[in-house]
Amino acid sequence: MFEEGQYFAPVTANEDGALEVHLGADHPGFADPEYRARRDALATLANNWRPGTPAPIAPYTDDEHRVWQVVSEALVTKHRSYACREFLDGKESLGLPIDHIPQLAEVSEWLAPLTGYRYQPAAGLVPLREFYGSLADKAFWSTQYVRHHSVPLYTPEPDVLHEVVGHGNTLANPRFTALYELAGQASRRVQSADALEFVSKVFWFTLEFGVLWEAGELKAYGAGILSSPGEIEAFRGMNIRPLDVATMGTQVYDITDYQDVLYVAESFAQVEDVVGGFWADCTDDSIAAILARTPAHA
Ligand code: TIH
Ligand code: FE2
Repeated sequence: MFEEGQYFAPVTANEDGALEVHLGADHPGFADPEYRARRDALATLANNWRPGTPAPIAPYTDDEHRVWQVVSEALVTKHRSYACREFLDGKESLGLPIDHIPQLAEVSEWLAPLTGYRYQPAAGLVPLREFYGSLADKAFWSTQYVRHHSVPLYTPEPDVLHEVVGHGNTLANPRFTALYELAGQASRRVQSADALEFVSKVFWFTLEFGVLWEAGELKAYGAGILSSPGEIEAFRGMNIRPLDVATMGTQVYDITDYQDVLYVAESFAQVEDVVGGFWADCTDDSIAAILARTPAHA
């Protein structure tokens, strides 16, 4: 979903309670009235959702199902080649459809016996504290709209493909969800905005854009790489740096393009040790101490 630090379009409410999504002039759907109407309708649907109820059913069009299918088909072999084992295991247990967009409510039902995670629909920006805090309750704030059909390979804007194909397959594996929960607990433990930002940057460079070594090959475990047929072909050529919490938590990044700096773990177990271990006991004080000795990296 939209976290601060991710690309998002502002959303406003009209007098009748309907929401309007303000796509920027550089958005691929800006000049497509049909697409804009869909975005407004899905934002309004999410806005009317009440906590404790299943996510609303989004009535997707055939064109939207087709975008899902194009991306899902492109990702079949790319995942086999470049996704880490733990992601592929999650993908096998979840068994997402290829030919149509599943509803968030359905995916939540499929996740229930696997890890207990569930999707909550978001109309627009979910504040950092709420997005991450909900992870501690096994709830994942999620967009419901689909990327514009002109940009199937990459979008800077999280969409249902990113949330469900990228994150959903990880939310199906208890080794991943243990990490999501620790990130959520860490976000609730820290008080200062600086510490929360640090926690979220570590999340960005791991659960969103993390890579690891597996039998001598570079594989992706981050949902942002694994939902983009374009970026999944490009990540191996990026500037690959050793996993380091202090560096990840202070690294400056550009959300609108492929990530050119990535942090590699020696194994999934090292992510659990180093990143899970950090989230498990970080505090405002421990993060302030790291910040005091680490300059920001541009
Ligand atoms: N770039 C991703 C994609 O095209 O699937 C979506 C996002 C991941 C992280 C932030 S936006
Ligand atoms: Fe994400």
